[in-house]
Amino acid sequence: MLLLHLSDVDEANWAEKLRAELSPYPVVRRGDDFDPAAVRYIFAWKPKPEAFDGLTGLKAVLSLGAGVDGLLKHPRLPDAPIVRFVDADLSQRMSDYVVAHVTMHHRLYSRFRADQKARRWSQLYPPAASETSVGIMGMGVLGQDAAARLKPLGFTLRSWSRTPKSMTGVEGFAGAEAFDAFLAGTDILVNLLPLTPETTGILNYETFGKLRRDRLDGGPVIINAARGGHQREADIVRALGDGTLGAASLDVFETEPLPESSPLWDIETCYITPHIAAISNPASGVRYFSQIIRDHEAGKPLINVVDRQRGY
Ligand code: NDP
Ligand code: OXD
Repeated sequence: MLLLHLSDVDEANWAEKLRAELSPYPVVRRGDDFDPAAVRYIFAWKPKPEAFDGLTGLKAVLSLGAGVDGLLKHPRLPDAPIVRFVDADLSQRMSDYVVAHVTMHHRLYSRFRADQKARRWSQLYPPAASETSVGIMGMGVLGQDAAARLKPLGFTLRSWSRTPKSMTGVEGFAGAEAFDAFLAGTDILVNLLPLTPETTGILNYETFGKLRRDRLDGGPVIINAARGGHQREADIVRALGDGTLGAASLDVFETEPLPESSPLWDIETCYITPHIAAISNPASGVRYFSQIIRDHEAGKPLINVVDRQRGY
């Protein structure tokens, strides 16, 4: 039996599609009449405190999200393997966001928008893409896809990961000891890291001060599409104010929804989107999770299992 426990998404829609795909395998939702001990899989997003109560026969927790930081913090998370969402459609959507914001900042959008507002004709030529360095933090599923889609646009690419990664046309940096060298050659910093104790607060004033300063008019740029816990918002406000950063694109926030009182709303060089960089799409998600259940029921090992020790 599969139990859905999805908050803040259209659970009924997912349930209908999963039932159609998995039939006759039983799919239930909270509020249905079922024996919790008969549940073998729970499909979860932002689970409530009681989400796992009574699920004594679980074989796996299936995470609607690619990021599992919220799940791992659940106080009563059972000891079953966690399978996270890995999906070409999700990667494409995230890369769409990354490419849009990288190209916008590369072409000095903030500068020309301000000029237009002031009716100012001031010619300034952006650097070529090849003269502009995009540094991707996190070279996993999403980071690699973003790099692959930025490459044909001609950007100089570098990446930073925990362990060394090699991708043609991308200069790889790995580990805490290589972080400063990675930042020193980066004009546009893209964050696609998972949120773990090591990466919490990594987008801070000190980090911003280490980025390359002489390439993009206005200063270096950050793009955070991973988690709000990665960023120190007071530091972003300060850095955008004093020119340490030229602009910031933020899809995620320390508190979501971003409170109305946040000063970020009023900063013209801050580009806010409400955690919409990439959605887990039911069409491909239902196929992915149904296949996982079918395969596992047929005795095959689970795929894309989270390493709880590493936290991602
Ligand atoms: P992956 O697990 O595939 O990749 C994570 C990458 O981060 C790996 O390259 C890993 O290194 C690296 N990493 C982890 N810890 C460190 C560290 N301490 N120092 C340096 N590098 C580190 O994750 P995904 O690419 O699938 O997803 C990334 C994140 O994107 C998710 O965790 C989620 O938070 C966020 N996300 C946001 C969405 C949105 O709509 N805003 C949508 C989907 C995801 P290594 O390769 O060596 O293991
Ligand atoms: C995810 C997300 O982690 O949507 O998939 O944030």
